[in-house]
Amino acid sequence: TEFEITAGIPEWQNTDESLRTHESPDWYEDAKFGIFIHWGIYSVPAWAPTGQQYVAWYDHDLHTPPNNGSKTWVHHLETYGPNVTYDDFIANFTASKWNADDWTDFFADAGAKYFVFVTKHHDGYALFDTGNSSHRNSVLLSPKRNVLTELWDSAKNRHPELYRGAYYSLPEWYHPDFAPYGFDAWPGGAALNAFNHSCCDPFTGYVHVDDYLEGIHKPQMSTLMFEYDADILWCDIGGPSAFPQIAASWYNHAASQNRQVVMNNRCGANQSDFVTPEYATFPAVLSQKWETSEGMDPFAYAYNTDTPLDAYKNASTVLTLLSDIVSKGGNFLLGVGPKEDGTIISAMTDPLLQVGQWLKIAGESIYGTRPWFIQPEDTSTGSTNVRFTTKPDAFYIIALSRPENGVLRTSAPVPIIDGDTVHLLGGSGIELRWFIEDGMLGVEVDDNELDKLPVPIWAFKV
Ligand code: FUL
Repeated sequence: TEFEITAGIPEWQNTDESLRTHESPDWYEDAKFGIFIHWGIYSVPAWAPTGQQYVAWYDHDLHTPPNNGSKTWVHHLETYGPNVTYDDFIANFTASKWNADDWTDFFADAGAKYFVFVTKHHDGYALFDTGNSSHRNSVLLSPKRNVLTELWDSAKNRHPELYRGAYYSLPEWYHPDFAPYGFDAWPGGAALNAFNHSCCDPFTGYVHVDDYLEGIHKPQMSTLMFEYDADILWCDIGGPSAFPQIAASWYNHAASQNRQVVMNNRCGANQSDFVTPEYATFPAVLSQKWETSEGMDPFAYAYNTDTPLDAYKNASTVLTLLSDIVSKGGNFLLGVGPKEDGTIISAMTDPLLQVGQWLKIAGESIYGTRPWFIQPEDTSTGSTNVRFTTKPDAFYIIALSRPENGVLRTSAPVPIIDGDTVHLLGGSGIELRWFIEDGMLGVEVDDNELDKLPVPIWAFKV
């Protein structure tokens, strides 16, 4: 049900019944591809055992029993010695080479239609002005800049077509005022609780609040929703949350501006607009919208110096994931982790710029499409590995493997009838001969055509 403004009457109410009718808007269904940015204090040590832990969890892993014996702790001790605490890294979060325009240009050049910026991760360090609710932020401490404002302004000025998303962690590992909620109240809380947070380091910038939801969530989330006008609220962890109290006014606020907003399933509400598998995909269309997130890194969203350069995803891996996800009704939120100075290494940017080139040529097979009613993964002998997407007036066959011997072949049911034409997006524009043989569709396409694409993924339009 699309929202319709009824003059003067607030459309949404803070009841489950009302809120449950909210769902992901068409623009979000159409956008398909977003960029996720994890950047903060953890980008200073920028380390996790690659493929095993998240870099953004550095402070947590530093304190994980048994007796601080984690790989992160060993690494920390060897690299910095016993007297350096996590918060000592704050001063080294410099953003010294950071210009928000470089980022937003890059998002657009990579072909993303939206981005989601981590405004506060579990370490409680906010990248925006948290006012009286906390002094633990980038404005007061380091790099003494309102990072979110700079990023938002750049996007608004240079790329107003990009939708803007705010990631926000509901819990903070070490906030002294969790009571009466406590870590255990959050999903995964027992694991978080593994660290006896009253034992150790002094943490910088916390302001005492009487109630965590009232004193932290409400003002901070309101800032993101009503002042920054986030299009996407990408909460993390879920559990106790002030969000349900402000959801209806957010929807009404957005509607009054003629916008439609979208939120994920980690906001601590009884309903959500999309679900969020991490480093995983669903095998088929779901009744609810879904979005896969993962980093360019094999297993981290933030920058990891432990990851060898050749382990980052290349352009065809990204496009394979994107095509696969989109063919099954999902969106793909792909993470890049900038260095503490704000630069992004070329092992992450180069492949994504190639992805952007491909999408410029063949993006009509991705953006704005809907899945076909079956989602084939045809691995039978002689088949090309294909995915399908559709539009009202077109059907797309995306080949994830190179058609062999000059013919794309698939036994999956393609809606093609006499008189239909087939051509390769980004090819020379010629009409390709097609035939049905032994129940398989064949499309003749020679190497000259296939070699025209900047990334070895091929979208055929029927
Ligand atoms: C998770 C977090 O714990 C990770 O660090 C990361 O931000 C991911 C997107 O969500 O729940």
